[in-house]
Amino acid sequence: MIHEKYYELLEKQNELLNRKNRKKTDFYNGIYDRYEYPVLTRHHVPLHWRYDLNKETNPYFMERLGVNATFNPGAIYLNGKYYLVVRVEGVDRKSFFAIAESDTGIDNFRFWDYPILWEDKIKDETNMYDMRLVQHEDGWIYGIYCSERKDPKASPHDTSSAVAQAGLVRTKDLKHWERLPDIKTPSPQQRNVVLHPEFVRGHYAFYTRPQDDFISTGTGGGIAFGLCRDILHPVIEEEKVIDERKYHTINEVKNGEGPAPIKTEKGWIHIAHGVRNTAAGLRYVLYTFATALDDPAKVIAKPGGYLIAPYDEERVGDVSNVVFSNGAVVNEKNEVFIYYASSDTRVHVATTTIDQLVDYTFNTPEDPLRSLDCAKQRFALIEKNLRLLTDMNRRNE
Ligand code: BGC
Ligand code: BMA
Repeated sequence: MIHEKYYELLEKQNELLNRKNRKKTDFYNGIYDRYEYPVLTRHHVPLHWRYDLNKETNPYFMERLGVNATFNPGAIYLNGKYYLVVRVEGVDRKSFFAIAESDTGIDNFRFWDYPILWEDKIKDETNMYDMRLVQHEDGWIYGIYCSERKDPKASPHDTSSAVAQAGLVRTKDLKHWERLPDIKTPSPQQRNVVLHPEFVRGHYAFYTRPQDDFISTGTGGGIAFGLCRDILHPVIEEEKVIDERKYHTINEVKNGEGPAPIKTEKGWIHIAHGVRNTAAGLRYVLYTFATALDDPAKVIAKPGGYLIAPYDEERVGDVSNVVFSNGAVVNEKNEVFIYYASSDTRVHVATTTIDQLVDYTFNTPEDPLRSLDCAKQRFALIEKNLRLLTDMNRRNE
C-alpha cells in the first residue's frame, strides 16, 4: 500500500514543478536577465528517489535517501528541448548525475525516471561532479566531469586528501553512456576540463586547468589549452596557459573554464569562473573572454570584472558566496541560457542573446589592474557622458 502522505507531498511538488518562472523586475544591467525562481532545487527531485512509498516498510514516511542539493549542471539544447545534467548530491555527500528536461529552458524542469549510470570501470573513483556536456563535430556528445578519489599517497591518518582527475564519457542520446578513460595531462590534478566543440588542426582540443594540489592551483597559472589526437586514449601532452590568473582581480586565486565556448561571428565566447579569497572564504564569480575563431587558444577580448556574482539570496547556501557555471545553451533564436548554481545549493538561469553577449565581451573595458587607472577609466566615461548631456541640454534650450 502506498502511504497517503505521498499524495499530499506529490500535490505540493507538482505546484512547484508547474510554477511559471519570470524575469526579475528589480534587476537590470542590460547584459542579461535574472529570474524570480531557481530552475532546480532539491525539492524538484522526485519523491520516489527519496522516500520508500510503501506504508508497510515505511510507516512514518521517512526520507530514506535524502537529497542535499542540486547544482552545477552541464547543459545541452537538442531537438527543441533544454536538458541539464545535474549534480545531485545525496545527504551522504556523494554526487551523481541526473537529467532534467524542460521545453522552455526557464521553468518546468523535470527529472527523468532514473539517474545516469554507466559501466563501473574506475574502481577508486569516489565522487563525480560538474559535467561539461559538448556536442562535438565528430557526432558524439561528450561529458567531462571531475572524478575524485582518495589520494593514494596520503598518510594513514589523512582521510581527506584527494586527487581530482578529468573523467570522460560519451553518448548519442543522453540515455546510453560509455565511460572512456580519464584524460591524462602533464598536471598531477585536474578540474574544469572542457572539450572544444570543433576539431582544431585535426585534433580534439581541450581547455584544462593545471593544478598542483587538490584545492590550491599552486604553479597552475590559469585556464590552459591542449590538443589530443585520439579521444579513446585521451592524453594531452602539453598545456599552454591562455587566460592567466592575475594579482588583485576576480580570479586571483583560481579560475576555470565553464561551459564549452559559444561560437559567434566575432569569436568564441567563453564563460569562466574566477575565485578570490576573502576573510569569509573563497568567493566565486563568473566572467567572460573571447578567443579567435581561427585560433581558439588566442584571447582577443576580456572584459574587466565579473559578469555574474552571487546576488541577494544566492549568496547563502552550503558553500556560501559562490556562483558556478558549467552549462550554457543557445537556441535557434540566438537566445542564450546560462545555467549557474548559487552557493553549491540550487540552479538558476540567466538569459541573454548572442548579440548582447558579443557586445558585452568586446565592448566592456578591460581591467586596468590598478585603482588609480580604474578611477581614470571611470573619469573618462563620466566626462564623455557629461559632455553629451551638456550638448543635449544646450540643444534643447
Ligand atoms: C567538492 C567540490 C569542490 C572541491 C574543491 C570537492 O570535494 O565536492 O564541490 O569544488 O572539493 O573544494
Ligand atoms: C569547486 C567547483 C565546484 C564548486 C565550487 C565551490 O572547485 O569544482 O564544484 O561549485 O568549488 O564549492
